[in-house]
Amino acid sequence: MNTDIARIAEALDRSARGAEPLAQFSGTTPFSLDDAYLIQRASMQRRYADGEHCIGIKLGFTSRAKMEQMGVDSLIWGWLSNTMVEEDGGLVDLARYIHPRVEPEVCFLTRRAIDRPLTLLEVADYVEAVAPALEIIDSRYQAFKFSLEDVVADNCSSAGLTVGPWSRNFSGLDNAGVVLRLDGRMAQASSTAAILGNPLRSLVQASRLLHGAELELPAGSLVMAGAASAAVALHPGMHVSVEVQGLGQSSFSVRRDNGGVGHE
Ligand code: OOG
Ligand code: MG
Repeated sequence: MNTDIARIAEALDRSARGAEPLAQFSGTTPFSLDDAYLIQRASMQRRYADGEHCIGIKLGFTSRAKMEQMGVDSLIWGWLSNTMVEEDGGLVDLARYIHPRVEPEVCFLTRRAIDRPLTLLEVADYVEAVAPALEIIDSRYQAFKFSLEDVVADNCSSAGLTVGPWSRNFSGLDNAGVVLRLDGRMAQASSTAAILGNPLRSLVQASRLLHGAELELPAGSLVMAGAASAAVALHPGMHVSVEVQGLGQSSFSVRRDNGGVGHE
């Protein structure tokens, strides 16, 4: 493996494990988008070598709200591992994160292996279930600032997620209300239509991206469709919930006593 790829993958992996931010690479060691995806895979390989396993993938920047918030306008994708799953309705400890933010999503569970590019008409057949979900993103870069290549190398800021109840209620998924509540108060109201017009299109995109990378996603994988609205910073003691019309809720509380925030 190219030494730069291995070196950057190691630095990102260390940063994630130690919850210590680092400087962006694009300023000093620029690399291509293709290399960024190799770095992301190399950093995940380090985690798998230590016993973690892959549970699926996530799409990023599938909504205009997210692209505008982060100043990036290309769809990206990264990997989810078992250690990223936080208990639905449980307590999240900020100590293992750097400067975490939460965003409202929907999550799919695949029924069949995704092994070729799929059309929108075909994807429903590949889905076992859908659930409301919250993604906790945590850029490993200082001040949560990055270029497209930096964020892809950083596994698209993947860090944590909660997944609510699974259902097979796919009707209306193209325009279901999404409400993010912080401490019980509505913080954002959006629609699943904000996610590529229909979150099932995230699966279409995922199938194309996987095909382009010559990879297959096994049945029983999670696919996070991407946030419907902008991410918000997490603070100790906060309660966060997402409600997706027709699907129900996912939520968590942030532990009060923590020494993990304020690394910057
Ligand atoms: C990158 C991850 C984007 C989404 O849902 O759009 C993402 C970031 O914003 O740090 O997860
Ligand atoms: Mg996301």
